[in-house]
Amino acid sequence: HSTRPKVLVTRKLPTVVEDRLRLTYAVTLNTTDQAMSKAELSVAMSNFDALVSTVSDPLDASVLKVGERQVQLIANVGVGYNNIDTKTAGDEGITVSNTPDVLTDATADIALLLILSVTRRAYAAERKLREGRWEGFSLIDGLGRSMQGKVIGIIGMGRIGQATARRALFALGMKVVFYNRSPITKLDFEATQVDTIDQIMASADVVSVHVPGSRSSPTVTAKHIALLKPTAYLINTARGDSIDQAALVAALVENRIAGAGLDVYLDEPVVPNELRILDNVTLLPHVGSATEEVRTAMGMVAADNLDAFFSNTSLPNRVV
Ligand code: 8YV
Repeated sequence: HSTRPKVLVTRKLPTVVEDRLRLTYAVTLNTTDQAMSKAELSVAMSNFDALVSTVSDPLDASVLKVGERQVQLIANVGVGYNNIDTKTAGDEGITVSNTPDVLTDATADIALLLILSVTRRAYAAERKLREGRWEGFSLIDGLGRSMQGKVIGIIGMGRIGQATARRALFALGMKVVFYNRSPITKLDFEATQVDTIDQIMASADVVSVHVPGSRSSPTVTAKHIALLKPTAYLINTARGDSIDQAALVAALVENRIAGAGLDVYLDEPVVPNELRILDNVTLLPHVGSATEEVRTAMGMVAADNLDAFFSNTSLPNRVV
């Protein structure tokens, strides 16, 4: 290229990634690191050759369909790409890539953290200590539940589901059952596939969700949530709309389940107040992939996809 492709990076990335991008592209950075509006993104569609976007960018049809579009590639930083209307992108001939694999372990680590945190009541215990309400050792206060020999139900046995299952099995000694929309025959650890989400809900002590989101039809419905045992915990590190959030909140408020560990929400960064006041939930602000190593790796994967696109070679992580 005699003129370097113009790339808009919608959110700040680790400096090494920004530096790498600047070597090859005419890069515009969003130095405020505030989420960009649809209006700003629409303008960008006509002014840049590519976007390095992320979950906070609502790239819906109204944004993607601009009169004189210049953007050819959207390299989304994240394995999930529910922020992009991929159908419209496809129709418009816009290429989309994501950043799988590099965040699998980090996200499964957060699932494990949430499982331990809620089953051992870490939040309530730490709060008690910090607020000066700890009155000394007790043999009966604040008891959690042991997970050894209990059942973890994984919904969505993809990369992150499998990595979470391994942790539950090998670190916690749990038994693994899972639901996956297609059969999975090759696993190098012990796990039982069942045919329906209902079976998972009714039998698991911990249910961990690892399926993409869908605002119109969450995979884990209110009916599913109603099947959970009163002693069960629900863990979600996928997307807020992978589950029926309102139904989960109701189940928690009405004490129909034991607790929940959440890293994702329906309308981030809004977290329902009903959740925020509960002691038996651990609430994290979408930090599944939030390590220096992994965020750097994710940025580098997005850059790899840009490089492939602009050198006309096949994209390592094409989604559309
Ligand atoms: C990202 C994620 O940090 O990869 C995903 O899908 O949810 C997180 O790893 C975030 O969504 C940025 O895209």
